[in-house]
Amino acid sequence: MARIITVGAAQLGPIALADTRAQVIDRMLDLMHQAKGNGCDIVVFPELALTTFFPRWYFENQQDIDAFYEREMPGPDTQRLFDTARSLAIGFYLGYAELVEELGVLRRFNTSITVDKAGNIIGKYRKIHLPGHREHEPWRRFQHLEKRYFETGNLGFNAFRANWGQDVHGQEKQGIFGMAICNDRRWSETYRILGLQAVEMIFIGYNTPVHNPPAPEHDALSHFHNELVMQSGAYQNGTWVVGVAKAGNEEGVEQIGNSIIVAPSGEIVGACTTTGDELAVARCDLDLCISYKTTTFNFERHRQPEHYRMIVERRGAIAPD
Ligand code: CDV
Repeated sequence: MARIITVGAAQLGPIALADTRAQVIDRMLDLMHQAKGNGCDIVVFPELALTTFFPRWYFENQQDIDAFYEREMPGPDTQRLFDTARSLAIGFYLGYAELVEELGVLRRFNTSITVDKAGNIIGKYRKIHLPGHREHEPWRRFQHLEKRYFETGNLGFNAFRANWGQDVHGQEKQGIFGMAICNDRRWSETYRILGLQAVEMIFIGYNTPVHNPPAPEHDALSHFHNELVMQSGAYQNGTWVVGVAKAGNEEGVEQIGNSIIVAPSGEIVGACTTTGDELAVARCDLDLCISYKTTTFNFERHRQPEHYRMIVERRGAIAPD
């Protein structure tokens, strides 16, 4: 038996500050059509896919900042993505900046959604691990002001069920999916919280500069670290991981590409090789997760959460109940 979901990692090359959403969405639709031509059930786009990565600049004027956010989803520009998904019968993951009024307060999140083949939003996530800084730091070659422009996500890591239709044998292609965004992928909790919900495939969009201003000694390892975290997250939780970059030289900042599709074995089975718009495709058998989830990473049998708590309490790191 196999439950094969064909996935397209739809990497985007640089998006200039002057590029309109319509121009970016034209590129995304081209990738969506390519994905359909390659038999994909779902296509995964990067973090903040609709605009340039705006947290690299310090803006004083709130109107200038808010121009990067979506007030509705789908909205006037993004409706075409939903219409095309429905007409091609292909799902998608999309990262975008979200501006929403909640309980009378305007809130801003770094958000992703998963959309099914009928164009319905079936999952929503708001980024929890916001990297960077809150105040303008002119010593940096470029800013990373996510802590200024976004609130910490308030939806948690929630796995959700999705059905991508039937395969040629009439078997339902359904499974358990999860989402994360960029810096989340470096934290083991991201994968483990989803792993504890039996996740079988995690979608992750990202924007990662090669240069890390506070730690330039890490720059040469940026690809290694990108692969290390997603491969170990996949293996240690018996799940597929699809990591997709916004890549290349964007407004003078070099961003890694290195978009990859990782199997529950931890092996990379699909990868982009450029730093431009590119589609990498892999046929992912969700049933491959079973072998890892029922043996080496059988959480029920082998994890010792009570013991972890005792160790932490003895060290006085947290107060006992
Ligand atoms: N967009 C990101 O979250 N980027 C971070 C950088 C700043 C380190 C990342 O983890 O890739």
